[in-house]
Amino acid sequence: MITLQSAELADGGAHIATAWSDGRTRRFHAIWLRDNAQDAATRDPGNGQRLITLADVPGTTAASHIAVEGDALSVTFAPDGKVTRFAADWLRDHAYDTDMPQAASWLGAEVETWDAALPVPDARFDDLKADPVTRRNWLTAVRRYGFARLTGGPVTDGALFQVVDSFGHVRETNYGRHFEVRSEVNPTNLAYTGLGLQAHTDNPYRDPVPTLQILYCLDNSATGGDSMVVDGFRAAERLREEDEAGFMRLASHCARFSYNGAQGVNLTARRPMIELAPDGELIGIRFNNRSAAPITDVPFDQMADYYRAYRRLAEIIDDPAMAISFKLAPGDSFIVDNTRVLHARKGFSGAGSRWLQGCYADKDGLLSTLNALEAAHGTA
Ligand code: NM2
Ligand code: OGA
Ligand code: ZN
Repeated sequence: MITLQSAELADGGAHIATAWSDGRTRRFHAIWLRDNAQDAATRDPGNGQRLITLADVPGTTAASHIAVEGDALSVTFAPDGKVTRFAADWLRDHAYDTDMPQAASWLGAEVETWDAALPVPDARFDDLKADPVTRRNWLTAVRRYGFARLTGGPVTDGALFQVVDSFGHVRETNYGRHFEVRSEVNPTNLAYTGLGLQAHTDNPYRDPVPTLQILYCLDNSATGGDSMVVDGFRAAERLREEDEAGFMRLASHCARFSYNGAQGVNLTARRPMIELAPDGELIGIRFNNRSAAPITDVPFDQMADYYRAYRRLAEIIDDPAMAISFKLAPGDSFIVDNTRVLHARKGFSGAGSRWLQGCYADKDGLLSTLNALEAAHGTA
């Protein structure tokens, strides 16, 4: 347990330097503390939302007096004389006077990249529904690995909605609330054929993309039709290790994606294949050979190098050492983080048939449910 030991005013009260039992100093700016006051005049005690605007915080805000009182820090602000208290735990959890990540394409501690050697994160359908701890563990795997499988579910039309209901809400699109993935006569999408599909993220032509996809198997008696998943973050990491300049080329230029396979639909998006946050965090992969539109946002003299990097990324994605393969049985399903993990299928044909139902959902809702489960049951 790291405890708050002392605090002193610094820089004329512009910031406060706090000293802790782990020997570290954590500094906080007075304006930051004032904006983040936890009292009932600043935050609604019921819903936790901030009641004030920044216009309510004087631009000249400074700390005029401070005192460590038990496990809290009391702060008096100038010029308005407001007094408020901050719990030491809260200060420790929200400290920003830390070493910020430096590495390009860094990932948060809750994310782990993988290749073909990862055992499939699995749960039983009934356990997911009935047991909150199973649900927490399964959702933790989705957060950590970007995918997870469910086995032994009912072989019934619409069962995929029960998966979504366990953590969030469907994202409806032009493909419907859900879509039937099976071979059709006049397919509006190559997914609705027996063709193999290269590993891809879905709907890169949409902005924002659906951040989760669920594919639920109702029939898989055809020959072939095996599923594969590939960690797009690991693929991006491999590209960066081999060729930093190539990686940066894909991250710093927009690609284009489009879909107009059905009457009245013409979706387009302009986004990079590798997406980094402003501080370099690796936050998204978009990769889909079927929907890649002509790339027109790379300068002429960089296009050859761009294509070299794009081609190499595709080779890494196609490398069997990257892919986890499994054949879904009726009642099995899997979820992918569509901003990270690519999915593929082998072509299918033969005497039997193949029928999956798919739908989209969003990761913010899944992570919200996981946070709430962790608050109730602890972390996995
Ligand atoms: N379906 C299955 O993103 C894509 O176009 C992949 C999507 C048609 C909803 C297929
Ligand atoms: C899809 C898709 C894979 C499959 O519908 O988006 O990629 O296994 N389907 O049919
Ligand atoms: Zn797909």
